[in-house]
Amino acid sequence: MFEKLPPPNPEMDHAHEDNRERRVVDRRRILDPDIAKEIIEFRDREFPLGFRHVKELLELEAFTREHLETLQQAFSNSFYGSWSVFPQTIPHRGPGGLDGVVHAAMLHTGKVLFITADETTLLWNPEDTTPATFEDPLNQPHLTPDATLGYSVLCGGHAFLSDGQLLVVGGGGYGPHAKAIAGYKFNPTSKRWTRTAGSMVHNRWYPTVLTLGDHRIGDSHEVLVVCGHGAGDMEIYDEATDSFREVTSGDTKPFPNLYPGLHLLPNNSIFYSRTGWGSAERERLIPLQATGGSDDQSAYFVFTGPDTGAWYTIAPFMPSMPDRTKGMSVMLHSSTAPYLKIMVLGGSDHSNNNSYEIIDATSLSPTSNWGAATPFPDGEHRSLGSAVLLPDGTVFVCGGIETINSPCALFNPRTNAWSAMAALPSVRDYHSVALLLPSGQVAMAGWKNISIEIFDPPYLYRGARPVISSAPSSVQRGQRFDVGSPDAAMITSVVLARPMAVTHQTDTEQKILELPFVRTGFSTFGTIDTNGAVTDRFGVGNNFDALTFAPGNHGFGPNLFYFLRHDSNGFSTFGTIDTSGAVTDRFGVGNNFDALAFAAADLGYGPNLFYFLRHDSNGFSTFGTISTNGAITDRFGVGNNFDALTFARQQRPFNLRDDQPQWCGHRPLRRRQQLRRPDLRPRQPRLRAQPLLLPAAGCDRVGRDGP
Ligand SMILES: [Cu+2]
Repeated sequence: MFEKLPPPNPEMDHAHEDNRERRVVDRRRILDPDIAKEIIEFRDREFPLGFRHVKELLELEAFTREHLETLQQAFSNSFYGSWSVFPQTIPHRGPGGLDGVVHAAMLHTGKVLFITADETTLLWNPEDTTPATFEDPLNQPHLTPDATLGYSVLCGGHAFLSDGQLLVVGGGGYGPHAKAIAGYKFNPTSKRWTRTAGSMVHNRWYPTVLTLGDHRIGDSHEVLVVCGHGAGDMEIYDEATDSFREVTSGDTKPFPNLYPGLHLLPNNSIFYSRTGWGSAERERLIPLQATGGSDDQSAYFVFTGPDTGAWYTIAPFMPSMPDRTKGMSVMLHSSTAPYLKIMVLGGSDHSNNNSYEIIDATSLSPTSNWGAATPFPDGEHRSLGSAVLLPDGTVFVCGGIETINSPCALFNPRTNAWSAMAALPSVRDYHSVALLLPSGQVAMAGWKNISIEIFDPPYLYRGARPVISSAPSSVQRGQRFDVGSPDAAMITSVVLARPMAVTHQTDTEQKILELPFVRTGFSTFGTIDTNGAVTDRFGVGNNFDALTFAPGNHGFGPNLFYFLRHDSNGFSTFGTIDTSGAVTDRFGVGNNFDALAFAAADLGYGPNLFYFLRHDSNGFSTFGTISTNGAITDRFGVGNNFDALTFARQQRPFNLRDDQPQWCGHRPLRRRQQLRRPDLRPRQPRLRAQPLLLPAAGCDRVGRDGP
C-alpha cells in the first residue's frame, strides 16, 4: 500500500488549474478507445454494479498488465497527490553562510515571508514562477536604523497580530544571542519591518510565540512569548502598548525544550503537547524527566488574571511514553464531537518515533489522557517531520525522514485512517518548513536545500476548485457573512483556515475551522409539465434571472437553453445551458437584465434574435435585442417593474388549426420540393409572397417535419 510512486508526471500536473475552459479542452487520451470500449462493455456484461477488484478487470483477456499500469499512472495523482519543484530556487541574500529557508509565514497579501538560513528575510510569491517571485522587503530587521542590536531574526519565534502584521521576537541566528531581545513587526502591505516600542525582558533563541484570544482582557490583542533562554518565563506582548510585560506568577513550567509545542484552546487556556525542538540548557536541567532534557509532562495553563495564571498537569508521565521532542503537534477542530483534539507525531527517540498519539482536548480534566501511541501504518520513523492541516480537515505529514523519495502520509481525523501520499523527492529535516498555500497546495522548503517543492494534494485532481467570486474583506467572531460562488451547488463544507507561520516543526497558528453554512441565491434548473409537476433537474449556480430556449444552432450548438445571470455588482452575463447541465457563460451584456426571450422570425430587427428587458436605477425597463454574436441594442422603453418576457407567434394570415400541425411545415415541404427538382437557374429576387413561406416562430416544428 505504501509503495513508492513514480515522480510527478508534468503532463498531468495542470489538470487542476482554475481555467475551466482549458480543462475542458485539455482532455488527454489515456487508453485506446477500442480497449476502453471493450472494458465498459465487459463491465456492463459481467459486473453491472462495477468492478470491485483489479482482478476482475484482469479477467478481460484484452486488458493487459500494461493497460493496468497506464491506468494506475493516470489516476494516481487523484489518490496520492503529486510533488513538483518550483521553477526558481531561493536566492542567497543575507550575510549568513547558509542557504535555504528556516521560517515561513503565509501573509494576507498572498506572499510568503521567509526568514532564511542566510540570516535575512525574503518575500516569495507562490503564484509567480518567474525570477521576480522573490522580492526583498524594503528593509531588514537587523539593519533598522534604531537597531543597536545587530542580530538576525533567524531562529526567533513568530505569530500574527490582529492587523495581519507578523510579530517576530528573539532569534540571533545559529545560537543564543544576548542582543536577541527585541520584537519586530513585518507589515505585509508596506513590506517593511519596524521594531516594537518595547523590548522583551529576556533575550530569546527558539522561543514559542502564540497569539492569544482576542479580548482576553477588555479589548486586548495579545501575544504570549514562552521559553527560548532555557526557561519558560512567559512574557505577554500587548498590541495597544506595542510592548512586553512579564507574567508575574504561575509560569512555573521551565520548558527545557526549545520551541515548546503550545496551542491556544477556545477558552483562552494554553495546551502544552510535549513537542518542542530540544533542550536549551541540558547541562543545568537534565535530568528533568527520564527521557532527559525534554519536558514530557503534558499540561495546560489557565490565566487567572492579566499577568497571572497556573499550570495544571494532565496525562501523568510514564517512561513508556514516546519522547515527542523534535516531533510535531497539530490541533484538530471538528464540528462534531469530540470537538477538539490534539495530535502529536514523530519525535527524537528512534525506538518510538514511528508513532502518533491523540488526546481529546474538548474539555480537559485531571483524567484527560493521550490515546495509545499508535504506529504509522507505513512504519516510518519521523524526526523533525512536518504536519500541515489541509482545508478538508486532513493532516498531511511529510519530511523528517533522511532519505530521498521518503513516504508521506495523510491522516483523516474523522475516520482515524491513514493514506499513503506521493513520496517527497528531497530530504527535508532540521530547519525545514511545510506551509499551506492559498491554492490548496503545500510548499516544502529548507534543510540545506535551496529548492521549494510543491505538493498538490489529491483534492486538486478531483475536479475543478470551487471559485470564490465574492467575500467580505473582514468578519468578526459570531458574525454571519456571505461568500459568493458560481459553484455553490457543489459545496459540501466551508472552512476558515488561519494562515500558517511555521518554523522548526512548530506552528501555533495552524487552525482549520469548519463553519456552518446555508446556500442562498442558488438557482436550480428544472421542468414543469402541463399537469403542474415540478421537477428539479440540476443546479446551475447563483443569481440566474432569465431563461429561454432556441432549437436551432445560433453559434453555440443546437437545442440550448439561454440564460441571463448577474454578479454581485448587478452586471449580467448571457450564456448557455445544455440539457446535460453544462453551464457556459458566453458574453457580458450590461447591468440589470431581467428577462430573455428568443424569436427566430424577423420581427423588424432581424431574424434569430434574443429579446431582453433591463431596468435602470429607477426601475424603468427597456426592451431590446441581443444578437447571437453579442450585439446589445436598446429598442424602446416599456415602463416600470417589468420582470418577464416571452414571445408568442403572431396570428397567421391564413387559418392555422392546432390539430393540423403539419401546416407549420412550410419550410421543410419547400425544401423537399427543392431537393426533388433542384433549381439550377440563376437566383431570382425574392418574391413578395416569400414571408408567407417562412414559418412563424413557435411554428418551426423541425423535429416533426424537417430533415
Ligand atoms: Cu534553528
